[in-house]
Formats: sequence, structure tokens, C-alpha cells
Amino acid sequence: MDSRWHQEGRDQFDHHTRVTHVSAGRLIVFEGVEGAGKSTQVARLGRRLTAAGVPTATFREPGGTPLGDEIRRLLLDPASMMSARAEALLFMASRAELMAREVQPALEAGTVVLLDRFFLSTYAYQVGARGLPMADVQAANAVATDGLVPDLTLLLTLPAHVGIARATQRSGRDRMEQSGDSFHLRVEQSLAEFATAPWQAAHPECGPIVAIDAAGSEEEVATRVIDAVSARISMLDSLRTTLGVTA
Ligand code: T5A
Repeated sequence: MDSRWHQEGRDQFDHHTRVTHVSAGRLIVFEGVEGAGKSTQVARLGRRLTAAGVPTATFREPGGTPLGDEIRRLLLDPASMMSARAEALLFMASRAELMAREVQPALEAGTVVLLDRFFLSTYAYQVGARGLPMADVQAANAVATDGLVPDLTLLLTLPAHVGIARATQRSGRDRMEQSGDSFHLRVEQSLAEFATAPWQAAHPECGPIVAIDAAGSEEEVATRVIDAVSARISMLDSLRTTLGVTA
């Protein structure tokens, strides 16, 4: 799937959308609960693509620019106090900066961009778990992304408590990770809904979302990731052969 081919869905989405994105590259997003293995899989796929000679860039949200890194520090600092609306807008300010300075230029240059979290995270955390109105968040997000639609989103599925255990084994809990079990369960449930066909049909701004089982070893998950990418991104469909995949 190519971001260029979403004209119809974008027009249906809302009047904020400006269809200015004619990109030679591809945008592949990784989403999932805390500790699902997104960063691990982004790094692995990035190394693979680079080794196969595919121009690749990887970014994470929030962050990826000087302003975004400052915003990330504020958002994740357990000492930060902020309302749900301020939190949502900070995530989106970081996103707007990353899109304008890094992602859109990279796509225009023909690069495959791997993005560790994007606006499905805002839908899951700030709408699904914090309870902000979907329509408001969608409209603000359209400003942040300027209507950019991912070519593919890989949703790494794992029970939230398993992911949190993985993440906290590695380091202490940041402000978001400290939000409590019921908060993270709502995130997990929201993400599960995003993988369904009816939800995706109602949200053309998200592009195709494919659920990937994130249980098992890093290698097993990496093989599922390569399968999903090579099956759905036509410019990368020779990847399995090129890399002779065994993760
Ligand atoms: N957020 C973000 C919002 O609320 N709204 C938004 O709009 C956006 C964009 C970001 C926080 O902000 C929130 C979501 C988050 O709370 P972050 O640190 O970037 O903060 O959060 P995460 O993306 O969750 O980062 P994590 O590093 O915690 O999770 P990952 O990237 O999913 O997991 P990863 O790869 O770092 O792995 C975690 C640990 O598990 C191990 C790894 O070695 C590592 O130790 N691991 C495995 N262990 C066993 N089996 C496997 N298959 C494993 N794969 C990795």
C-alpha cells in the first residue's frame, strides 16, 4: 500500500487534510503496549533493510528532533504534572516537528522510514485510556501529521502486564508506565480494537494495520515482521529471498 493511494480515504476523513504527500519512500509504523518489543524489532528490521541496500531511517515518538527530545523528557519525567489535554498536545507537537523535519523529507527522498509509535498510540493512550474525545484528537492529529497516512502499521500484540514486566525489568517506570494496571489494560483493549476490520474501515487515516503476535523469542517475532512487511509492501517483496530470512 502506498500513501499516494489514500486520496479517497483522506477526503472522507475530514476537511483538515491536505493531500500534499507524493512520496517515493514508505512509512512503516510499529505500535503496541509498553515493552511489546517495538524498539527491538524496529532496530532489527532497520539493520536488515540497510544490509539489503534499502535506504532506511528509523525514528521514535515522542522525540527524534531537538524539540521532540525535550518534549519527550517532559512527558516521561515522573515529576511532570500535566492535564490529559496538555499531554495529548505535547505528543502532537513532538509529532509535528518530527514529520516536518525528518519523516516527510526522508519519504520524499525515497527512504523507507521505520517509526516506533505514531498516532495510534495517541488514539490508544489519550483517547482509549485517558478518555479524551476521539473527534478532537483526530482533528488535532491531522494538523500534526499534515494528513500523512502510514503504508503499513505493525501492531505487536502482547498482554499489557507481560509488556510492562519486560520493560521494567530493563529500567525503572517512567511517568506513562506509572499510570496503573487498569490504564494499561485500556491501552491494550484499544489497540486490539484497532486491528479489527470494522475499526479500520472507519479510520482510513490510519492505513492498513496488521496484528503481529509479540510472544515468543525476538527471532520468532522478527520472522513474523519480515513476513508481514514483504507480503504487504510491494517494493520490499523480495526481502525474504534477499535476506534468506531466518531472523
Ligand atoms: N505515548 C506515546 C502516548 O501516550 N501517546 C502518544 O501519542 C505516543 C507517541 C513512550 C510513552 O509515551 C506513550 C507511550 C509510552 O508510554 P517509550 O519509552 O518510547 O515511551 O515507550 P515504549 O514505546 O513502550 O518503549 P519500550 O522500550 O518500553 O517498549 P518497546 O519498544 O515495545 O520494547 P523494547 O523493544 O524496548 O523491549 C523491551 C524489553 O523487552 C525485551 C528487550 O530486550 C527489552 O529489555 N524484549 C523481549 N523479551 C522477551 N521476548 C521478546 N520477544 C522480546 N523483545 C524485546
